[in-house]
Amino acid sequence: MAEARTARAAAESSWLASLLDDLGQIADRALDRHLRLAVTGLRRSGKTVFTTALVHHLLDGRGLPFLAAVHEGRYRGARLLPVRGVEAFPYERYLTALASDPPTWPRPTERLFRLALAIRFATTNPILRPLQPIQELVLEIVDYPGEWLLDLPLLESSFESFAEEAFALAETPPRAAVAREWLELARSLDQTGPADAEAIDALVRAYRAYLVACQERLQLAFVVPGRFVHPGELEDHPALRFAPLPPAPTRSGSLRAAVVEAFERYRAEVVRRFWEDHVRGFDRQIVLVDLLTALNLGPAHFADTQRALERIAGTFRYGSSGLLARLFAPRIDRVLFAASKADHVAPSQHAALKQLLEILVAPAGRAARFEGLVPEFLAIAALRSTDVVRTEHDGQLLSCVRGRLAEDGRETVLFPGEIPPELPEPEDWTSGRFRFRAFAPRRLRPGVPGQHVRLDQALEFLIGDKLR
Ligand SMILES: Nc1nc2c(ncn2[C@@H]2O[C@H](COP(=O)(O)OP(=O)(O)O)[C@@H](O)[C@H]2O)c(=O)[nH]1
Ligand SMILES: [Mg+2]
Repeated sequence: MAEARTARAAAESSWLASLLDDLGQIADRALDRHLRLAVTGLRRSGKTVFTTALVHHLLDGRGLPFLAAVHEGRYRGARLLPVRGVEAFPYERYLTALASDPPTWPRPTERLFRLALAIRFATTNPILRPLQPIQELVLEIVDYPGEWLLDLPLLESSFESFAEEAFALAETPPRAAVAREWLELARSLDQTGPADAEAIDALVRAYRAYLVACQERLQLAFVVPGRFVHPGELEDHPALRFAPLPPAPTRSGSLRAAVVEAFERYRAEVVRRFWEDHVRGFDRQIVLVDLLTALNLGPAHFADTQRALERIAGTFRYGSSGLLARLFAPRIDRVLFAASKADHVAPSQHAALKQLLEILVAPAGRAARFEGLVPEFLAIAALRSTDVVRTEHDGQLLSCVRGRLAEDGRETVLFPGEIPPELPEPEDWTSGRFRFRAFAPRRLRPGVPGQHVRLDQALEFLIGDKLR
């Protein structure tokens, strides 16, 4: 009895605490003292390293000369805040990996993480300055898989159009090579027969195996639906019991009807919920893109990355029009597309890297601009792991990079080659021109300048105006 009462009191007080917390957040947001920054990108694009390095530098308060608040001597420091409700970004764990001797890259994850920081700065606002010269910004960072964004257009598509796109992709190389088993099963299935659970299981298993092969064996970027390869807590969720089927009428009680129903649940309970619970609340967004790996993998993969990127960029069109906006009115007002791992090439290549990214995002980027959202582009490295070395070769001065190779830790000086500033031409692909190598991390340490490339410029664009 007493125990129950204590438990209830505890529950009530935690409910009250979380209500007060929410109210506090609403007040902070109204006063512009709360900013939600979303960090996304396809797998291995560098989200974890970016978030860890960003937080490290904000806590350290040094090594960010391009952040105006730091440059102007107004930056006072930051501290981590506890995170409730969703999984907290394991900052300490990732920092330990990157700060150890020898350092290691963090292990991959395919989940959504949240982290919050309170940042103190001296304001330049003439009204606030005499009253409260030191202001605080609560910066919330959400790190989530870009693959989830690829799902958003499903909100506006039917099962038929989803299936049509899936079959068209699966029938063309390079996917066709791993699609056979699933395609045969999907085409031989009696869709009009009763909704046999075992038959649906087999279909979904084959479809998921196909998607896993696309992502892991073929290393493709455009893998939808976004939750099928790494479902995380959605493993065994009934909403994931669907797969594309060839066109047929949908009779109630049939296998097809059950599959279509699961598709509708996926749209409502997974995609739409992700939008409502997260995307809708984002203020700013950074999209990390690993163009170097895309170039290394060849033309089919490069085109696939472009397709994924276009779709991701397209989701920001929902900024002020379209179905999603009418439903939920998101408020992202700044988007930064950043080519990550720029330290894999010499600084003389950074302009081309940035330009290539701009060309890739251009069609969707133009649309975003049209909606009043100004996309920005940068070539960055969250953790610079190389130096530049100039060498002479046949009378030509070459910019090389020096670092430890990721595969064997060997210290190497190499000429990483050139980034095409335009979309590669057919002959670029046959000349074996793109062989960018991955490097082992350099130790992340406090107070050391030059540990990143343009991380501070990225920050200035994303949060600088809130630190004035
Ligand atoms: N050289 C270099 N490599 C990086 C950098 N950021 C990420 N990487 C590499 O990219 C891999 C994936 O990064 P991660 O942050 O885990 O990607 P995520 O899957 O998007 O979270 C890392 O293991 C590193 O090998 C960087 O700033 N410089
Ligand atoms: Mg990650």
